[in-house]
Amino acid sequence: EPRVFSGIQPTGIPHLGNYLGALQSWVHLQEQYNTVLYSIADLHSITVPQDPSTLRASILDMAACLLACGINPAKSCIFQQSQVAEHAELAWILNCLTSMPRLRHLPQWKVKCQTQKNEGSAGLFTYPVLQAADILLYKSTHVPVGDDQVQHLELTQDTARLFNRIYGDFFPIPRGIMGTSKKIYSLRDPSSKMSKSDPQKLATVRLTDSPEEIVLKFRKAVTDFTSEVTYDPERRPGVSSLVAIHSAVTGLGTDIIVQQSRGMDTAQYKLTVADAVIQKLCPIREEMQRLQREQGYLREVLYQGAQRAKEMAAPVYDSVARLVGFR
Ligand code: AQP
Repeated sequence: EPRVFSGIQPTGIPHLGNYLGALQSWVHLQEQYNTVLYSIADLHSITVPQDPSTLRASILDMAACLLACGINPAKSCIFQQSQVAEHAELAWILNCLTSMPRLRHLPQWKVKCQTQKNEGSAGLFTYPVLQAADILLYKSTHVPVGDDQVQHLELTQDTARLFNRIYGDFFPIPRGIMGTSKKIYSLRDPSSKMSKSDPQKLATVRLTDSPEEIVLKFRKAVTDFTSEVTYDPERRPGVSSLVAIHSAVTGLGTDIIVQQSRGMDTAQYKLTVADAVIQKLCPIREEMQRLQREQGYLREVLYQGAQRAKEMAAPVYDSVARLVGFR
């Protein structure tokens, strides 16, 4: 039976990239598959320093956000990763199967350890192994992945194969559900992806931004000195990234978007894109604000989610522990 697994870190309010690249497709997946798990990956989030009270609030905010985006707890299991201890337990076993050189070349490590003041924690280094544990703990068969995650999924597949070779055929090899993700770039720097933890306030459009904030961020979006609207990511990354956002929120192809924008200069076009984004995010923002006041309900959703996740995880981990020789 197919099982879908994905996760998001509670490192702040999700942004347009998280929504268009992941959350939007998560909503569709819960209609297509019977067993769908979405983890609020708090264990992953502490691979870089987090303030405890901010983290605590971000976990509930993320729960609110997932629900506001349309994830239905009756169809999808939404849970907090650290509430299911087997994630860390399986990760340990998989860590012992993974070689250091295999991890050294993975993108997240290369990018994030450069931005850390220290040289990056051991947790950050083995983050992809925890990701493999997340997926394999449920014997997941399908994982929606963005372009930025392909190498991590390959590690998960390799780890599953390695485990199977050593201990006997046990894990299904999970497949990526590709093409579900569109990479969205920072509004201040079209060469880097939009990111929750980007310190530049104007770079990231959050799902809770007011219409005024959204307009401001698009007005200040970095483009070039050509005023025409074209889609040419290589030579004109700034304006092309706006076209890509516009296309993703409207569902129209980039060629149609460009055609419709003939005669507009980039300054006018920025406002058009801002408007389309506001249309898309407004209902989510309102629902999110309503849910943020329902903390008891959010906690209950997470509690129920963790119970269901544990029911699925426990027998898998138990078998792994037997195969490894712990039992
Ligand atoms: N810019 C993006 N464009 C498209 N998809 C994106 N995702 C993230 N940024 C973009 C997708 O969102 C999902 C959840 O991401 P995550 O929270 O696990 O961590 P991340 O990829 O590291 O996201 P951020 O926003 O950059 O968080 P921080 O700043 O905390 O590192 C993933 O499916 C990801 O592909």
